[in-house]
Amino acid sequence: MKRTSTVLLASFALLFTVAGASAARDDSSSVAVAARDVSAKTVIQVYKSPTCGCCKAWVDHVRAAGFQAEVFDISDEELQQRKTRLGVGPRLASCHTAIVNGYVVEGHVPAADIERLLKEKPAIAGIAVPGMPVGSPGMEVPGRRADKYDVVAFTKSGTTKVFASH
Ligand SMILES: [Cu+2]
Repeated sequence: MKRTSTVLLASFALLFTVAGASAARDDSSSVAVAARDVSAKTVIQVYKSPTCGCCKAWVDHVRAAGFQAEVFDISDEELQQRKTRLGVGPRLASCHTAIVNGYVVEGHVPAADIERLLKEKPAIAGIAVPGMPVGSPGMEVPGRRADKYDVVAFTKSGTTKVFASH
C-alpha cells in the first residue's frame, strides 16, 4: 500500500511538471526560453540569407557575448518582407534582421548595445546599424580602419534617434 501511494505521488508530480511545461509553451513570447530553460540565456533569433558571411560573423559575436542565437536562413525576398513588416525601412536596413525579447535588432549592432536595450527597455521598435560599417562586430576587415557609425533607435512609425555612437 505504501509503495502504491509513493508511485501515485510520483505520477502526480510528473503530471504537474508536464502541465507546467506546456502552460509555459502556450505563452508565445517565452517559447524558445521555456524549451531551453537550463541555460537561461537570452534567445536572439537571427534571420539571414544562407550565403551571408558577415551575418555568420555577427552571430559568433553575439554568441560570444552570451546570447543564445537561433539562426534562420531564408531567401532574400522573405528577408526583405520581414524587414518591411518590422519597420526596417531602406534607411535602416542592413544584411541580417534579429529579434530579441520583442525588439528588432537590424545589422551589425554590438552585443553591449543589445544588453543596454534589454536593460533600459525603451518604448521603441528596435535598434539598427544601417548598411555595414567596417569595424562593427562581424565586419572587421584586416588592414582597414574602422568607420565611425551610429546605432539608431527606431519606432514602428518611422522616427529615429541615435542610441549609441561608435
Ligand atoms: Cu553584414
